Amino acid sequence: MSNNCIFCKIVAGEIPARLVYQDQHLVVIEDINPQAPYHYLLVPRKHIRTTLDLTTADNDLIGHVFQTAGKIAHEMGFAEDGFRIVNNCNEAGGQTVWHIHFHLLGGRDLTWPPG
Ligand code: IU
Repeated sequence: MSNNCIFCKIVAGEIPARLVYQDQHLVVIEDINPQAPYHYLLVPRKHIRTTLDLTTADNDLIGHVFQTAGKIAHEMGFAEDGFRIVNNCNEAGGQTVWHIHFHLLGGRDLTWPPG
């Protein structure tokens, strides 16, 4: 756990969030500012600051993130229509919380390119 990291506090249950799923590696919460009818954040329990801080030790974790996102999309009923998994890295990439997380967006036609 990293001091003053809001996602570490959410993972630890110290700050409330709308929990969708959790296991020993991940928590999945509803985004407080949803950009689609379904907008979840897959947050690894491990504090990793950005995508650039991943190591080979995290390879299984990232595979697990993507498989879990697909399962949630199936369970929520928007997998077949389509969805998007997004990771924003650093300021120009749109990152605002410095604990790696993956947005799962679905439930509407998503446009391309992103803003
Ligand atoms: P970003 O990729 O770092 O920009 O995404 C951060 C997301 O975390 C953003 O969509 C926020 O709405 C969301 N969020 C949240 O769901 N709960 C919080 O307490 C905070 C941010 I701070």
